[in-house]
Amino acid sequence: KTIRLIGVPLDLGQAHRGVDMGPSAVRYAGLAMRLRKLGYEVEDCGNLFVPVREILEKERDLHYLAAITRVCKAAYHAAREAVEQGFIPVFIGGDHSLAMGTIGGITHHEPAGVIYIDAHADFNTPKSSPSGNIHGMPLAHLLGDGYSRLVNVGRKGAKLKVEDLVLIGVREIDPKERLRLKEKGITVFTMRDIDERGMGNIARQSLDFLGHHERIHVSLDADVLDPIEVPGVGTPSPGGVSYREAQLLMEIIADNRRLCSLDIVEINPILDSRNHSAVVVCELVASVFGKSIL
Ligand code: DIR
Ligand code: MN
Ligand code: MN
Ligand code: MN
Repeated sequence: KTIRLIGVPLDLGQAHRGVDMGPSAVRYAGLAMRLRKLGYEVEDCGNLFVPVREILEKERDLHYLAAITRVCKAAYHAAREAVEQGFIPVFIGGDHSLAMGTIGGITHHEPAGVIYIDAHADFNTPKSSPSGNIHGMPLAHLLGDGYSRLVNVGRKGAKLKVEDLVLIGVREIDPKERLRLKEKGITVFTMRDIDERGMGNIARQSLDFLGHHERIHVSLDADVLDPIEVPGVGTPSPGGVSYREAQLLMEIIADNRRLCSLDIVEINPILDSRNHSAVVVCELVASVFGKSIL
């Protein structure tokens, strides 16, 4: 199978400048070359169009909802097309709001399981969110709650059911967001679960939970890693997943052989030194595509 790289330089879902440089940072870190070394054919499609915020002054108080909706529609169609043409798409963000498009497109013809790896739960609605930032809301919208424009991106209604989704690495949840997670019964493996039971167990339990799916989409927010190891993210959260734990998770997902598509998001090279965070994330992507030590 051929891997298709699709850059989405979206920074409108959150407050920090620089996440729009994520696609460049990941390309400079050598992602395509690393995947080719593993034996894959890799096709880079360049970036989807994203307007810069300087021309969106009027949308600022609306949290750039209209522009984010347009970008998510483009991401939806790119994901749908990649699946139809038999590619494995890798979406390089950009902030996490792009997942409302990618996961919608991946599930256009058939449902898929989603492993969402993030320090945050991204389960806010416009009502529950203290920040109003749309990158804290993708999972709520994918399950059908929030701005109707975003819920209906690509096709009408929710794109995922509760049983299609697991979260791993969560350690920072807003008060109303926590209530929503409990109300909906979302499967969340927090840092405490990882500490107590080990990443190997959590990874295998997550894959078992999604056992009814033939295809699994992984959405990797770089801020799941401990900020000591990956400082180049807009919303760092202490006490995160170690490099080795993240590698183990990727290796177990690779062994399971159901990965159909991937988002890598929230890398901010402006907050980084020497592009270190993108390099670490590329190592993780190589592992999820089957790189092993022996
Ligand atoms: C916070 C932060 N829960 C919010 N979310 C982040 O703004 O809704 N998600 N950083 O990745
Ligand atoms: Mn996120
Ligand atoms: Mn996050
Ligand atoms: Mn935060």
